[in-house]
Amino acid sequence: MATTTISTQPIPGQKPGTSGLRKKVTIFREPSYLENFVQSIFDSLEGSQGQTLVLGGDGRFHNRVAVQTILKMAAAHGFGRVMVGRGGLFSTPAISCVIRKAGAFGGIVLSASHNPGGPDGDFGIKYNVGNGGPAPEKVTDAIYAKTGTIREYRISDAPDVDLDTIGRYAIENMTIDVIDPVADYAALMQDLFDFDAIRALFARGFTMRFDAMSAIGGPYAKTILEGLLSAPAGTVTHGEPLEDFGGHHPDPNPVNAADLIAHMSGAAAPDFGAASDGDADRNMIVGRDFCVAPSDSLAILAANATLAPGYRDGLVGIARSMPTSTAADRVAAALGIRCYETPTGWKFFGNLLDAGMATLCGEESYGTGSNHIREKDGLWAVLFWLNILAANGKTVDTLVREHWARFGRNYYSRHDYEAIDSAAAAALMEHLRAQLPSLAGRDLDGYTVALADDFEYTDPVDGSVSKQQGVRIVFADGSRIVFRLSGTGTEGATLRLYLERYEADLTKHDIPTQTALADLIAIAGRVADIAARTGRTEPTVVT
Ligand code: G16
Repeated sequence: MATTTISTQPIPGQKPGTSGLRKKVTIFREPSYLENFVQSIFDSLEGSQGQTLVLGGDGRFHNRVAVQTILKMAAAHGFGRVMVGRGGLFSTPAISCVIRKAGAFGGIVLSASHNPGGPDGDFGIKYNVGNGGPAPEKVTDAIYAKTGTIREYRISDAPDVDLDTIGRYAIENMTIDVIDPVADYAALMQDLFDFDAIRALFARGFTMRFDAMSAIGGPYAKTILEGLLSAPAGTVTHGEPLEDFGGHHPDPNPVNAADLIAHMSGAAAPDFGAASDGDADRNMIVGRDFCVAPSDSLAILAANATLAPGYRDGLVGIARSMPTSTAADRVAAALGIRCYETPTGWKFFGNLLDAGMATLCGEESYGTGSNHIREKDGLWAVLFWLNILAANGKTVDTLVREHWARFGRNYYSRHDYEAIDSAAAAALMEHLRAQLPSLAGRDLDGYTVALADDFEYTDPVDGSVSKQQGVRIVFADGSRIVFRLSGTGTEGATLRLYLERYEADLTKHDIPTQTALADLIAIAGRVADIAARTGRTEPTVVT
């Protein structure tokens, strides 16, 4: 075994987005592409020699090859130990859990999350810091700077490691522990939730369908739901992780999880449905003929949190991303705690969680989590819902409707315009920004603009400032329109339009969402000139 130094050149465009570097697999397979980025990560980590790194991915195409390369580069860099999940696999929340439990220096997560996989699909790589969460912007900026000056990378010529057998291996002076990727995570879930109560719920005949979308959530859901909680075999569907997710888009929303939605309809449907995404950090909650909006899910978990043992003492605060609906704010107000509003990107929750300022966090993009780890956590949210349903005996539908009756309903929808021309998308955002100074106070179709700005966030813990995090138009009645460009797409640009309207009147809680938001949809289309600028008359995906 020897370490070799290989000459390389900077490769343009290796800038981490909302959640790490995501590109087409074909780009990651180009010579030196992965190696340049990994070396840039390592070169920006001071004091990492001799330390422990956790490594694994969601099992998508190219995962195994990338894991072997990273192990050899980690050894050449001088890490003391790498903990890698069997098969090179780890869900994103499980990596966060293991980093924290092992006191590791950090971790590398291989995933493009909800993006499609396979040889022509997407791949991604992300560095997580010692708190278990995604690296903050100052770290990702430093990594990006290194990708612009890199001249060489170092790699061991050791043979591949047997990733499929749990045990201890070595490359150069570095120890490699191939571990069970599920065990630590399953133990943590048992600390947080009342497994006896959930087991009793299933024993009473409660039925559930969990769609793992042929992704990494399958092994975790099978072990916990069908194993530890004795849910009937077959509760977990699409439970075998596939390199291409069976050709599907592993994004748990009503559009991409259409199979689950179909099974949740009618009198014979299970009592409870749920799905998780490519790397198992997102979740969708479904009742019989009833989809729970992610923003509502966060608010409902917050309002009922003390029913779960891990949250019995109450919440210190809630945090949500800016485009997420303000339903959680109403719960926070009732609880007498703060609700923080952060830019999109789970990394922005890290400081609030570390500082003990927030207990629960959530996003409109089907992400919910808490201070138990530093990533969002799909199965955690599902178990939280199960714990609540087990404790109060309600149906999903009743629980949500009672919540709306108490707090009012925040009608909410996101319209995505995917793979549009990047220059046109940038111009649309500039067109919006140019209008901001003149929008405040104006009347748009009977809605008075109370605030129009480009969201800027000052982290209350470290004072760092993040600018241009989304154009928002807030109306006097609390309704909102938000525009931003996605930071996770790999093709052209994706325009996200977020729409929210508050309705306190209980008799008006049954309007179809798109109807309830029709006025705002029309205003947004006009103000941003969406059709003319994107060439699209309809969004690609409506959730
Ligand atoms: C990532 C981030 C989330 C964000 C989502 C969508 O999730 O961690 O915070 O909400 O992307 O981001 P964007 O709107 O920029 O596409 P994931 O599940 O893709 O890792």
